[in-house]
Amino acid sequence: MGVTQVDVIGVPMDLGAGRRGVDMGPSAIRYAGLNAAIGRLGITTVDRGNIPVRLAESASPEEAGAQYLPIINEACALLADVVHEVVRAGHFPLVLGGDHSIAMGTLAGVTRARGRAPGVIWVDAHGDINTPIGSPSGNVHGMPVHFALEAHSIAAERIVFIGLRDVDEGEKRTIHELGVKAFTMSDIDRLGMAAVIAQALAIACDGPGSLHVSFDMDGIDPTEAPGVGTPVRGGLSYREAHLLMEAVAASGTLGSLEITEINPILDNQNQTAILAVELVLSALGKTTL
Ligand SMILES: [Mn+2]
Repeated sequence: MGVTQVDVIGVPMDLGAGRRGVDMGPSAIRYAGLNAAIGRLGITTVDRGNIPVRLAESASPEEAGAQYLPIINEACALLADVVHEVVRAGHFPLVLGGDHSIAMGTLAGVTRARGRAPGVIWVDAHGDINTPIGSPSGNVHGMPVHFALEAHSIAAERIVFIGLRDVDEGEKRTIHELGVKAFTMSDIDRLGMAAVIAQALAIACDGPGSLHVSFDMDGIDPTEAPGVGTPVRGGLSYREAHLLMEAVAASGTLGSLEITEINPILDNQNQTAILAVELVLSALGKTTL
């Protein structure tokens, strides 16, 4: 339904995270057989390789002191250009992180190509809406929603969080002040995942290609996704995560997708990357029958 060509773009970025290792996420996902699996759905895959990202070791003291933000922005600008080109060509960008700071680049590219910000379903244990001043850690991967709002590549009324269970005090205030719709894990417990998904799609979807899913693998419970930078217990179950992606596919509105925060160093036999491939397939329309 719709997607005929997926363009895969890796972003080996770990400068936004507190722990090293998520820069190897794109390799782990490719190693799990991503491109061939998409091909088996009858969809053409073109792998555009990785966006160049400088190493932490190459940063000047000033860049390191600024939490690597200048280097992160440089890579995000390159990513935005590629995503823009892919969307303009009528293809589907699948971005592989890397830490979640890369969403700034993906969203900038999608917005530029489509002429308006996409609706966003942001799957995450964390709010990722910290400001540089309010952030307890200072890590940029906790701020991409803030920066994307500032850049107008997200609209506060068309982003929905799913899976939250570890939100900083400043983030709680921001989410309430902006009126951003957020489904915490306790909301999912009370309402059920199917009802949460229906509400999320109603907020974020607005016609074909209008939806972007930014999927932080730490949204899923660490028993299923142990290989992530910042695991938090009590996350989405295996089936809840698939149900979301299946509903996204059935909506016929998905225009772009990114998978972030896989850390192969902390993983168990590449389990988290294998799960990521399964979720991508569900989002692209794989069904059991
Ligand atoms: Mn995140």
